[in-house]
Amino acid sequence: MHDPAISALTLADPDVAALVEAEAQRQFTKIRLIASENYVSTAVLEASGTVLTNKYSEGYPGRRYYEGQQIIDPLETLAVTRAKELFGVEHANVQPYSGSPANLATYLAFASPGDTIMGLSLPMGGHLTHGWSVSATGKWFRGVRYSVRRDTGRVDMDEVRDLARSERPKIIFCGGTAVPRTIDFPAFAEVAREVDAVLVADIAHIAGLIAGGAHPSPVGHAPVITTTTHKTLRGPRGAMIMSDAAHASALDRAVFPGLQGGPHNHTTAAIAVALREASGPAFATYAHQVVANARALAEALTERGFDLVSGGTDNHLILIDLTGKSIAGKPAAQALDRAGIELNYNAVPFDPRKPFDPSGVRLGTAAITTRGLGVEQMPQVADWIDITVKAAADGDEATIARVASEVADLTAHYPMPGWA
Ligand code: DSN
Repeated sequence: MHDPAISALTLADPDVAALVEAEAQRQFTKIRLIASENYVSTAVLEASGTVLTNKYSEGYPGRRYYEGQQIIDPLETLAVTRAKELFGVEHANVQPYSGSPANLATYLAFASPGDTIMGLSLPMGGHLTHGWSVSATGKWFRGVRYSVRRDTGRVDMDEVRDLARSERPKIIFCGGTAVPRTIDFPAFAEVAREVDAVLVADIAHIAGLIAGGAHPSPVGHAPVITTTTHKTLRGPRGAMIMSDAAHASALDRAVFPGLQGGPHNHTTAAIAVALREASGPAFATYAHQVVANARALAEALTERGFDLVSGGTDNHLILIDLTGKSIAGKPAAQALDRAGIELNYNAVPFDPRKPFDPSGVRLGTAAITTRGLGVEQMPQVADWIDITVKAAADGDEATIARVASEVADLTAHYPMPGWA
């Protein structure tokens, strides 16, 4: 059952309670490999579900528009202080509702509609909000996009430099949603300096790895850093913007009153808790284990004939190109879900297929590492992926059902915060 118990909810609204229980059980039973997901601690869960949700707090500590901020002000200050200490930044804003609003705030702060901005192309691993055409950021700004190299699958820094010199963007984004390799923050910083652009490091995927010392930090290279708080950082659904002192007030004004109303104070509390958890030695061990698991899984998948974009991973994320496997990404992801292995279909660089039916799948090890799986379980996970992908191509549902039952047998031995 869900833990903490949801007894009042069960009494008041059995329909919603039943769905919450079912989701908790689903999360317990599956091997969750969606690269942007995790399991938060029970403490983070508790902080998210508190009376703090009742309070409006437009403004910033000491400068609010509504009365009654005696508790919220020190709470938000605590979250900000913890973010600054953990990441070693001069300024932090913990109010963005999520990653997209956080990124949008950087546009409002440092560019005007019609200005040129630059980011990694979405099909190459970038994010919608880095100027992709269907996003407001690509409609209201002139998005120019860099790619990864065809031969290495890694960001093409020559192209980044050439494009920046010819297009003179106001903002350059580095980072993305399907980037399996270390982001070269110093190289991006050099380019941004040369063309006088604001470098924004979107570290949403790798924030926890950076906090735990398992990925280089952008601090000192990117003056502005955006992140969600719920991926490898293992906090609640939310976001933060961090910066040097020079960019702080423009960013604060962009978040409020530029884009948002009242901050979600229950989320602020949960972010504060997650930041405290991420500052301890156990979290550093976790972050390094996430990377070790991803490397072991990448190796085991390669041994089984899978083609990994860039040939492997430096972080938590693996991108598989299924072109050689007689099955596309979407049916493979759906079959894996039926087998109890949850991931998402994803475009691969230079994908000839359409985004809603692409050639790849994306996976990550943040959540399974929280459950306690280690490198010794990765060959088994790779085996199940291999067996299921083959079974899906052959229409062999019996084998997929057998894998689902084996997966449930394994996950039953690994506790999950939120389920007892
Ligand atoms: N949806 C997130 C991800 O899965 O990477 C990015 O916004």
